[in-house]
Amino acid sequence: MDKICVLGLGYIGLPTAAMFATHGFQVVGVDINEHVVGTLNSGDVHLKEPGLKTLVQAALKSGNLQVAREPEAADVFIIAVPTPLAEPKEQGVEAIGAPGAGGAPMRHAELSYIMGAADSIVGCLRGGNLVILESTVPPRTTVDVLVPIVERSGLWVGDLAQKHAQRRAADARLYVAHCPERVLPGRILEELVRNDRVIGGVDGPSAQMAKALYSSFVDGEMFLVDATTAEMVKLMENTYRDVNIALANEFALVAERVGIDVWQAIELANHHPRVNILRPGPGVGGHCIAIDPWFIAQAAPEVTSLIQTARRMNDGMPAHVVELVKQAVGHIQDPVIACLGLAYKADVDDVRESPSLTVVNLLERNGWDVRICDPNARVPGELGLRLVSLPESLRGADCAVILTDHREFLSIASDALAAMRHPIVIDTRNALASMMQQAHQWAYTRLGAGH
Ligand code: SAJ
Repeated sequence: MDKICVLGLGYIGLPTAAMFATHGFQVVGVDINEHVVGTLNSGDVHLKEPGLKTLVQAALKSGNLQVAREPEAADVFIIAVPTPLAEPKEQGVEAIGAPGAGGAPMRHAELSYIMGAADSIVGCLRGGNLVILESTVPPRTTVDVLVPIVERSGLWVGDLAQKHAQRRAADARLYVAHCPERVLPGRILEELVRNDRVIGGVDGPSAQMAKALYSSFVDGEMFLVDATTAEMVKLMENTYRDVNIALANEFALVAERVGIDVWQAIELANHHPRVNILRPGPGVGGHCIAIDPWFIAQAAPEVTSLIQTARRMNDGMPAHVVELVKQAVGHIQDPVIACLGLAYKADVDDVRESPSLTVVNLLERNGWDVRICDPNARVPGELGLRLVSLPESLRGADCAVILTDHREFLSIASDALAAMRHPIVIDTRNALASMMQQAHQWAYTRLGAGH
């Protein structure tokens, strides 16, 4: 297993490719995006992640990492391409209701990138190769979607290889495994090495081969299971978080009605040794937690009402935030709103599935002047959004809405806030509570804090 071909050079594929390359493997990183290949070949990195640029540059300089647009023959193929949600029939903000609204449609995984990547390696496969799917997928995707595609190479996988052993030479066997990653954006390199991993083989030998490969840099424990179990484990982890956050959000809505502070109540409840309630907020973003629960739901829609309700609860939070803004600025003609934070969580640049995008969209539909400030966000051009500096967003604004608790917003200078036309602040992250408690001139509303 000397040569590895990694398909997809995004947040997971690129660090993984660089990690293998700096551990002695010959790695070809493949991406269909010309910009990604060009950027990497010029020695730069298209993603913001601590330590990634240094690692990738070391890998490129050593000659162990090469970047290309087409896959080539190798011992191992690792597929790390996106699995977004397919667009629903009713698109965008039209489909957004109140928290938990029952009408929002079911969502499904878009598997075309995985199928395209698998198709692209069929001609490169040789007997004895290992194909690993790292992308997060609905249960049974490895056995029902990936295996049939790679078998078009004429090679056999798992049981089939045994069944046809007499007729086919042993060297016509292919090994296939699902090895989901579990790293946290912002700490990817550290967690790639340290985290435990679940390795799902379509058969025992496939799992063993994958474990041997990852043990070159993984310090965490590796657990060998079948491919479908590995798919479910990954999805269950993120679904557990989504349902927990939905519960925190539901508690926040109740707190606003019964007149308590949900942040304080959750903190106190978490003093119980067996309780860990997560934090409420403007919704759930990112390319994992907001998506993965749907992959379980699509596999068994009739028995996943809890998972689906939690998803709709979290998807409805932006509409609730906009309600809070409306109540606060109701007396102001043509209000100017400063939205602080576009990334889906603190101190990252990623805006995928960010609830802030929905909040901005819903606010703009009122015809209001909406300004956006985010010191970190990498905003794709097609979103057509213009970002401004913090002072520029606040100057003359009527209402500041804290949507992401970036470090830069936790200590907003009081003179920046003083430049606002009206002193109204809506805080969806409990980010400014202590500062605001000392400054009584502000009309300060916190999500989940009733009066
Ligand atoms: N959020 C809340 N309240 C909370 C925690 C998070 O509203 O108490 C929101 C965040 O603001 C954000 C979203 O949820 O919008 C998700 O953020 P996150 O930090 O919980 O998770 P991700 O998506 O950055 O990373 C997750 C991680 N999964 C788990 O912790 C179980 C990571 O380990 C996975 O590798 C990653 O998903 C993935 O790739 O699946």
